[in-house]
Amino acid sequence: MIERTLSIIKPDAVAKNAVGEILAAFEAGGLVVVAAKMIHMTREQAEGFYEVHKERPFFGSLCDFMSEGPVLVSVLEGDNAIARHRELLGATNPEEAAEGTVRQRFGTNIERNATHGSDAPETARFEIGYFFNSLELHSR
Ligand code: 3AN
Repeated sequence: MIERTLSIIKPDAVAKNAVGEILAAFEAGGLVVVAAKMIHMTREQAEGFYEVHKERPFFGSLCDFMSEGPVLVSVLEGDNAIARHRELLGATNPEEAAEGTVRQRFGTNIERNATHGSDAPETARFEIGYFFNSLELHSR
């Protein structure tokens, strides 16, 4: 099934100048970029994005991190894009991520893990709508 998912190249990976290499991994993995932009989230915008995690102990630190510098947000399209994207990212903790995955290559620790990917169709819909309007999405 053709799906769309929201991808974020986080501030740590942008600071490492790895935007191109990470997007290349997504393209090589069969996903197509249908929207992309660089933004620098305010603390409040990061809190809104991670609303579902607001009771977790790492919420404050995660929002500080996500607003510390610019991120590259994109929408990726493809067959089973949500699962495929997460497969390419690897485990949340880079130390547990499989060899060759984006988080294994570019992540530092469980918080500074280089990338975000939607985990289900409902979250993908919310997350895409959080950053993009319909005029910014381009099926190809
Ligand atoms: P994923 O992004 O793999 O779906 P989630 O949804 O469990 O992982 O966590 C969201 C984000 O919160 C992660 N990408 C990571 O940056 C951060 N995070 C998750 N677990 C921890 C933790 N134990 N300590 C610090 N940050 C965490």
